[in-house]
Amino acid sequence: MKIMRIASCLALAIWLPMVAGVAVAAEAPSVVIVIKNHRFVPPQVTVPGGKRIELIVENHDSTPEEFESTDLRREKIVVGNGKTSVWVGPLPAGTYGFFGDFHPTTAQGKLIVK
Ligand SMILES: [Cu+2]
Repeated sequence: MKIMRIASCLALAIWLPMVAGVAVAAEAPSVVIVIKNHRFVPPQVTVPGGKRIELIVENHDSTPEEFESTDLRREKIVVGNGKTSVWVGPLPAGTYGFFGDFHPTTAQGKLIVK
């Protein structure tokens, strides 16, 4: 039974850092912003201030889009039917605009930090 004990000990050694990793990842709030018909859905997202935030931008259109924000100083291409992560913050409370640089007349959004 000594071998069994070593095996379960090893399993725990591998398992524990994995659980810790998940906990760390879960601490960073994330929000999904969908691009559909060259618009952001929802057009407004609210996130907490003073934290790193992961904006998960999912492009449900078949054409590429560029997630862009002058306020947030971010610019990132999202391929058609693809997704990307844009990390922002920690941010002070306020309203930060973003837009789709390839369809700026329709793709407009706001990040509200509270
Ligand atoms: Cu651009």
